[in-house]
Amino acid sequence: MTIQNALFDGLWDYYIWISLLVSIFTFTWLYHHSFWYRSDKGGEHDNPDEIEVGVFPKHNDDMKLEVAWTVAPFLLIVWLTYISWLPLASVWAPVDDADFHGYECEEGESSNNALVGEGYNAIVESECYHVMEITGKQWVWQFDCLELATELCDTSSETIEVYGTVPVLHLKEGETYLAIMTSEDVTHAPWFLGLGTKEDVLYGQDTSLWLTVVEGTSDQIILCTEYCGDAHSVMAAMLNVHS
Ligand SMILES: [Cu+2]
Repeated sequence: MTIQNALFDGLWDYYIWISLLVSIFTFTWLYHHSFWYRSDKGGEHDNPDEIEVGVFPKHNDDMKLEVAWTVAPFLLIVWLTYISWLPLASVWAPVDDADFHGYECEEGESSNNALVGEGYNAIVESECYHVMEITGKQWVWQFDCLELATELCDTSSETIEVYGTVPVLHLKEGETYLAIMTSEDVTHAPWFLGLGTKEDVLYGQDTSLWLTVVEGTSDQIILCTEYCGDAHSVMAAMLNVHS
């Protein structure tokens, strides 16, 4: 995967493997039966399955098969939901939920965040988090580091290809941030491509987004993923990560 996002890589790989297995099973079954059960009578179609228009062919019914193909995919979906639960609960953790990121850091305190667990169970845990703000408006992002030290959070701007001059958010490796977000006009949604997270920003309402800048997070673009008018496609920003 090109998105260097350890948090979802394991889950992604797991889903791809399951999709491959399901595809191989389904298409093998489909092609096998398409060829195996072809009529061997050439052009003579004398209704070998005794199908009558408007009548359900009960004589071909197989209860065991019906139950199997209903129950098996259902169990698979329950399993996939189960394994996605922890990573999703972590990404969407409410602000007052101290399970994953503790409480707001005191001055000088560090989040010391880390990726815990392996594969599809990987989540980010932090000792505490820093609060900053993101505001969206047509068609620019505004970052506000509030009271945070510049070493933890800083802003600047940069000119990049295609997008022109965009705001840059400087965050520190190993730190976890809680972005409190709002919009000054329509709905937007910052998408931190490398973190694999996004959330809507709404007019007159606050939403929040955890930015878990774990060790090894690289610089990345931030895009708007909620269509917001003419310049939506170039409503970008940069996340710059330092150690
Ligand atoms: Cu937009």
